Parts: sequence; structure tokens; C-alpha cells
Amino acid sequence: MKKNTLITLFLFSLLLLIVVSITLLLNFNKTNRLLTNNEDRTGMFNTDTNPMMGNGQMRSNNTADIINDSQTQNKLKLPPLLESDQETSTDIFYTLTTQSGTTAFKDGPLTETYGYNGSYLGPILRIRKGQNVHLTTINKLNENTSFHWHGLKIPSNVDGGPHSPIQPDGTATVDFTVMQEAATLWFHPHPEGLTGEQVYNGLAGLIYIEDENSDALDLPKDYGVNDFPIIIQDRFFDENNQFNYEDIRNINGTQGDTLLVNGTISPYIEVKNEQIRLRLVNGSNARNYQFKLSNEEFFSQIASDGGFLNEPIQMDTLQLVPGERAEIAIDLSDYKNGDTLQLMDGNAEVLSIKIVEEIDPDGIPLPKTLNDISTNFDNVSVPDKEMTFSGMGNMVAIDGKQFDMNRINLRAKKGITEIWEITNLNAMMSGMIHPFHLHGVQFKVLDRNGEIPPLNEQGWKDTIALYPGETVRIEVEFSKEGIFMYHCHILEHEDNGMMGQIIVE
Ligand SMILES: [Cu+2]
Repeated sequence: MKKNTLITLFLFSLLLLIVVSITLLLNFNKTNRLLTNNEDRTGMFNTDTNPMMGNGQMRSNNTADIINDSQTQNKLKLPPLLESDQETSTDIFYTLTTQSGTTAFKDGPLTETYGYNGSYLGPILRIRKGQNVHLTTINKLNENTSFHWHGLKIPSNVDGGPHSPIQPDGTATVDFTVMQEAATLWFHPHPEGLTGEQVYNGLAGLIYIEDENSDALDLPKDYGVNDFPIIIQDRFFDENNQFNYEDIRNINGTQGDTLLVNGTISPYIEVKNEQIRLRLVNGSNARNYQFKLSNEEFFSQIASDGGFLNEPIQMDTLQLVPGERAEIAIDLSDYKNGDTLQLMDGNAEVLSIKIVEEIDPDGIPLPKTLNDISTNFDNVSVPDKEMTFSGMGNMVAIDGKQFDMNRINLRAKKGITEIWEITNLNAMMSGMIHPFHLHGVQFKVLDRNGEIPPLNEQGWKDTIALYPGETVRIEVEFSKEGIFMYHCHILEHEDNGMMGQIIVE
């Protein structure tokens, strides 16, 4: 008996030692990665580096494989830069009209689509910090819509959420002053229950904010030459080349098997061998993208949702969830005339980059400093707000509740900085990534599960991935009063009620 007890004790101690060692090793790996390899966001969740997070967690939201069956490449379509109706030294006036139309994406029948001032997507609105902006918005659709300015710090009465529907043939004016720094933002509809369908049909456009800093920075800024908008979306085309949203709508996020960039299938750009700048916008209803270059070389992320990062961050992979943006710079100085390079999403080709002229044998380095954002990552104050995202499909909820236009969920004071602790209650192994989006502000990420966020998430954000089982702390300060929305940016989750309202007083 005594011998048996000793053996049992020995085996038990051995087991304990193994478990403790493995735990320490895993934690060491995780910490080490965060300290030394901040740029590799995706690696944290790959099975081989972090088995705790489960198999293929980063891809868990993607349900349809990308086929991209186009035989030919097409020159990348560029959204027009919208001409102002009128411009003074202090004010600018634009008109935006939603309309239906038909669009040629591929051979065969035209596709019935929606667009702003055109048949698919919209023009680029260029505005400046300090400028007074006046937008005339007109709805020529046969259904209600709204004009939401994703990422703009504006009063809630012009924010264009579900409170501000515009009837068919209706018009509204939007007046605001640009109170924020240079950034690539976007606009899209946000009518109650119809956002997924209207965005899928084509309603989305970009807003470029410029300021003295962006004027002064030596970055590529020649539109369509070395500075490109990249609105990436996925769509299904039926046998008649139609989108048919109602038939393919998925309550956990509608995805397609064909990638579109600015409405172009299999796009290419022709560039010189210089630095090029891609303004990436995940304009998809639900798909996550993991961008990389076909040669697996580094690129530099220079901006996040709400403006420039403090410095260019070297990356080899970049994940964007729906609603998220990032500006990247690719140094092509080592390439020769005739070379090509692909921007990839995993194994799918997103954009072909063809070098057609050699001008820059030495390369022009990016500016070392881009911005001056300071964040107190050590702020461990008790959170002012705690919030949970839960459920899937029609059961999605925030704090256990679904959206009710008549319920104010939260309150905040203008000009007071708050810490929000947001938890995705979905199971680590089987749950979904919920992209959290907050209207009316740009916020900072303090930590993800207690770890300082990767460098490319240390800038201004309005949309962030909440990974299954994860808790994210953010620092929020509203500068405008009114009622603002917060929600999941999987558009079908939003339409299903994964949305709440905060009143700022
Ligand atoms: Cu969601």
C-alpha cells in the first residue's frame, strides 16, 4: 500500500509539473510575441502558435470560399472625386443622391444595383479639418434609407442612424464642422433593418479628411497614380448575374464567393516602382480579410480607422473585419518594369500590382513620424461601462437585449473620458468575431484580454474585432451631444438587433 501511494504521488507530481510547464511556455510565447512581433496580429490566433484559441479562429466568420472565376483581369475602377457644388475659404457644399441602376461587373446580363450619384458605390467626399461641410442628401430609391458618416465626430442629429430615415424622394441637409484629423472614413446607409441589403446592393462611399499634418507628410497622395482607394467586398452572382440578397441572406452574415474591389472583379493597377499607398476599407457585410503580399514581404501600415498611426508599422499580415479601415504603403523600389505583385486575402488574389515604369532605383523612405497620439495603457481604473456581445443568428444581443428604438441603453457625459470593457461571450472554439463599432467618436484600445494591443491598433479606432471569448477595454470620449448607436458591424447581426443606443448629455 505504501509503495502504491508513493507511486501515485510521484505520478501526480509529474503530471502537475508537465501542466505547469506547458502553461508557462504558452504564456511566455504569447507575451513574447506581443512584445517582439506586434505586427503579426494574426499569428496570435493560429493553431500552431496559440492552441488556446482553437483551430482557424481568425477565419471562423468566413463561410463561403472565394472562387474569383474571372478569366481576365480588369483595370481597377476608381470612384470619382466628387466635385463640390460650391466652395468658399471656410465652407464646402456637396450633393449625394442614392439611386438604383444597373452595373456591368462581368460578361452577360447587367446587375441591378444601388449607388450614390451612380449605379454602384459612390464618389469620394474630400473635406478638411476645420471646414464647414454642407451635404444635400437625396433619396431616389423606392424605400427608406439614411446617410451615415462612419467615423465622423459629428452631432447625433446629422449622424444618419436609424433615427434619421429619408423617405423615397425625400431630401435632407447635413451641416457640420470637421473636428478631427486626417483620415479615410466612409459613408453608408443605416436604416433600421435594411442596412445589410442596401450596402450589399452597392451603397457605400469614402470620405477623405485632410489637414496640415497630411499636407506636410511626404506620403504618396497622387490619386489613382500612387494613392488608391481599395473598397473590398464579396458578392454572389446568380445565373442571371444578379445579387439576389433576399435569397442568399445569411442571418450570421451574408458572404459571396467573388471579390470586388471598387466594384471591379480581378482588378489590376499599373504603377511606377515607388511607394504606393492603398486605403483599405472592408466594405463587406460580414467577411473578414487577412491581407498579405504574394511574396510574403513586409508592407507598412500607416493609418488605422481614424487617422495616422504614430509611425509606420511593418506588417506581413493585416486582418480587417467589416467596417474597419487601414492605410498601407508598399515599397516597390526593388521591382523592375514588367514585375507584378499581388495583394492577397489568404490564398485569394485581391489586387494585381503591375510595375510599368522604373523611376526610383533607391526608394523613398516613409516619414519616421506620422502622428502624435499618447495612450495610457496602464490605466487600470474600474471600467465606467461593461458590455457583453452574445449569441449568433437571430439570438444576437448586447447586454442580453436586442435593439429597441424606444430604449436608451446607456448614458454618458460630453467631454468626460470613460473606460469601456467589452466582452464577446461567444465560445472561444465555435463562436464568431463581432466587429464592435461606435458612432460619433474615435476611441483608443487599451488592452485585449489584458495585453497591450498590437502596434497597428494603437491609433484612433471606431471599429474593432471582438474575438470569441475576448474582453477588450477601450477609452472613449464623446465631443458631441445626442443619441449615438453602438453595434456589431456584421450587417445582418446589426439588422437582427445587435445594437444599442447611448445618450450623451
Ligand atoms: Cu456580430
